[in-house]
Amino acid sequence: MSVVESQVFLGLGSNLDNPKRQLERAIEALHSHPEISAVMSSSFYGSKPLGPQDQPDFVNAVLQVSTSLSPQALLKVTQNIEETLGRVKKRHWGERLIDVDILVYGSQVIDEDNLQIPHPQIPNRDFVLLPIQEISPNLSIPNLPNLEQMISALDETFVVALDAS
Ligand code: PH2
Ligand code: MG
Ligand code: MG
Repeated sequence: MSVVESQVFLGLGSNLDNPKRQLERAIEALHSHPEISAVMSSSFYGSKPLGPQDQPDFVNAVLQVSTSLSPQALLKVTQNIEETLGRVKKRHWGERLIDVDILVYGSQVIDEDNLQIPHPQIPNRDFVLLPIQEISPNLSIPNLPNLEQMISALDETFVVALDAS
């Protein structure tokens, strides 16, 4: 029997307690889920905090996965991973041990109280747009301009790819 799999882009971010290690742990946890297979990970990017500036720089990455989970089921999995890894959320747009956001779920558009897809902040976030462009430069995101247009519309970018290690 064939199972329909959707192509999903997840945004990962951390700025506490060895952020690279936190991203690696989240990627491992996603990998080990029976209904999620990792397709591709972007480089890790160092980025200036969006929001309060009195917090450490972030490490961000985008992970492309293939999954048979529904959007809501995938949301539960990502929230579980955040909790298991020890999510620390101190304030809005503040420091995080690990944040896993569903950015894009195939061609679906979802507007539910607890889940908006595509993620409404995609167009404003260099630390999401540049990693997506790295792994899927031709990705077309429902209801949004193409990646190149969104990237050139940013005022400035504050992200740098980090060395793999
Ligand atoms: N996440 C936030 C707030 N600000 N800034 C960057 N650069 N990267 C993030 O992932 C981020 C942020 C809260 O989720
Ligand atoms: Mg989040
Ligand atoms: Mg977030």
